[in-house]
Amino acid sequence: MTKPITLNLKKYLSFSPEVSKALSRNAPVVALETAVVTHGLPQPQNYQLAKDLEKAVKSYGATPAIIGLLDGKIHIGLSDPELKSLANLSQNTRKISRRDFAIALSQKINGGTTVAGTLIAAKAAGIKVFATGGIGGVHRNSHFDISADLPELSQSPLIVVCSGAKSILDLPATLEYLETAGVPIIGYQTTEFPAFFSRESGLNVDASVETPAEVVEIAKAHWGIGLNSAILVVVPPPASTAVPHAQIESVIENALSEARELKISGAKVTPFLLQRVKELSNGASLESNLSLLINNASIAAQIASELAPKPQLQSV
Ligand code: PSU
Ligand code: MN
Repeated sequence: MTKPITLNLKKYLSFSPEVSKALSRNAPVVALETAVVTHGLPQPQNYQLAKDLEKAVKSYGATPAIIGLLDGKIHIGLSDPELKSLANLSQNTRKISRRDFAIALSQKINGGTTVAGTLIAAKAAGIKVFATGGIGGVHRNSHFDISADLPELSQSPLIVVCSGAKSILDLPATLEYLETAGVPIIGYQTTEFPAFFSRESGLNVDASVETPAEVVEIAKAHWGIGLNSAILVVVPPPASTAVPHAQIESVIENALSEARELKISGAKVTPFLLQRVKELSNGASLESNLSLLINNASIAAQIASELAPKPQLQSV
């Protein structure tokens, strides 16, 4: 396991006025990633999704902080024109994980942050809650292809709300890694680890909770005893758009063998597979992906509100 190093990102951080105000008041803030905007979804759904995520977070009284790299800065909260420029897929944006920060910041390359990249930036910004669709993990074809999301989760004290790990992955191997890394997996109103587009995986969670307050209690105990990892809160995708695991598995297998034939590797694997699964499922996976992202952001906002210190009543 990598030894935690305190990163020195302060001089690169650029806060939006809304996020800056919320953080200075200790008000609830939810970090949102942008690799999903730049590499996970087609245009124009990617921009619309980011707007919908912001709306969902605000509707539960929290401030959204979309994180992305623009002009050599790590933006914590994006203005509308900034978001539009990241969502413009004809521009050359990079997928930003841990190893990409130095390159992108020094060469002023714009980029969408993955779960790993967003954890790094959110931690530096002092944000404690983060919502995403599905984390990366151990790939099926090559057990050497392990997403940088996993080691980052082991050293980032944030509550990460997601629908498990992407079903294109080897889920049992991903859970084994998270166990080694000491990341507690909390099922939100479920006892089963969700498989991204699917509600079922046949795999268990470490604990199941019903409310945001229970999540916060576990997180406070974890960090309170000095443990430093993320808490992974896994939420099943909404039933109305979820795709049954048995139905999507053959589509995933086909996409995986295409990736093998085309020798797709590195950071391109996950975007390729998501795109092919979308096409081969006639858009069913995309519909599920969008609705689970919004649902996860809503739950993250409720958790952030529970975690934030309660405003003190002014004495007169
Ligand atoms: N959630 C989604 N769509 C995505 C992702 C998450 O609904 O595209 C992104 C996340 O940013 C995650 C990345 O970190 O996919 C994983 O990429 P890789 O397997 O190359 O680490
Ligand atoms: Mn990889």
